[in-house]
Amino acid sequence: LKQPGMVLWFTGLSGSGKSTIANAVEQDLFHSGYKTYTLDGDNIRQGINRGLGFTAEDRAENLRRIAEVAKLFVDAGQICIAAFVSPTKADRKLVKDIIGEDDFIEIFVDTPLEICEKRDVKGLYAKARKGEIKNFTGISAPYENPEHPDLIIKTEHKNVGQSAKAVTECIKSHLKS
Ligand code: GGZ
Repeated sequence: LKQPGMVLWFTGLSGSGKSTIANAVEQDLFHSGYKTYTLDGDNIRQGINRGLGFTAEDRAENLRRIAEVAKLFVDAGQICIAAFVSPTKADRKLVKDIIGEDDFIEIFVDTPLEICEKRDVKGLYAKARKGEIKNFTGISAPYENPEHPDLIIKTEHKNVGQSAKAVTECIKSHLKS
């Protein structure tokens, strides 16, 4: 069984759909026989990165450590799926430099702020607007769109299955190249 080590890195606003699409991609890859592991806020920020908050410095350290962990998965020949806001170009460059560009696929989940805020699945945008959460991405902290991602997913125009399919097609073309 040949295992290609690589990282699928999802970036986008809170509530953009990163984790939902990442989970669907993981299912598809599993059914195609690949070994994958998904890193997201739930398993990282409560464990290895417990104690880091959302200042620019803490986010940079959060993402640096995640990139180092993701690189270990690449070394182990696995597909590591990472879903983090990763809001700045500098953060994402650091991540890419750690992982190495040959093993790094950047996927921009491009859901406009208005839609993320309208969905507000976790009620975080409402809290951020009231000032109850500081440094909230899109409200009181920046999000810089990636300039040259490997894939852009506009979730307004696609369902989850279509989005996941676009990702798996992107991976397959990466494997061929
Ligand atoms: C952004 C925040 C914040 C602030 C808590 N800003 O929708 P979610 O809840 O599940 O995803 C968001 C998650 C972002 O963590 P990341 O590790 O992905 O961020 S970064 O890459 O910038 O380090 C959101 C929740 O944590 N959350 N406070 N202030 N998102």
